[in-house]
Amino acid sequence: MNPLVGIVMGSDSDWPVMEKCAEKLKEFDVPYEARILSAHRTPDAALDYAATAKDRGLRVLIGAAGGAAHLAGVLASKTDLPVLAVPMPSKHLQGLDSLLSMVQMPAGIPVAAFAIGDAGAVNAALFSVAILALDDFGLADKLAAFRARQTEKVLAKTLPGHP
Ligand code: RP5
Repeated sequence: MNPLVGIVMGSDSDWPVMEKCAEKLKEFDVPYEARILSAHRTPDAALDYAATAKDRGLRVLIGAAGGAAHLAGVLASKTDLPVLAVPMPSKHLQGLDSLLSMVQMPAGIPVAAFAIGDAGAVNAALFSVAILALDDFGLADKLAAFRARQTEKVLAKTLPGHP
């Protein structure tokens, strides 16, 4: 099947985190592709990817980057697809730099910024599923079932010595 979600990351060093996003999409059988493209190191290729994404059938883009993390904003500048932004944990500022780079977009070109790291990666996948589920009843059922299972798991948990 043609990919519906494009995961784009600034470096292969982002993959250990973004693999969790890919795994969650797989769990929902959402076809995706994963690419390494950088706003700074491969600007022309990143812009071209975003500009052609919609015509290639993609419905959602996820941009993951660390440090001066302009990737998601750069993708959003060339497409009107929804762009989700996942800040990568960075060496010196633990991802706060990535988060602020992503969340402080100027009015007019939005990206939806998620939590730093693993939680953001997983939630970007779940948010993509929620977007695609708007016109896919099968996927909407899968999302509802996932959330129900998650609720059951939490409610079934007990603490040692506390019945
Ligand atoms: C960003 O710079 C990447 O998204 C990565 O998070 C960070 C460091 O990249 P590498 O130096 O590990 O390639 O562009």
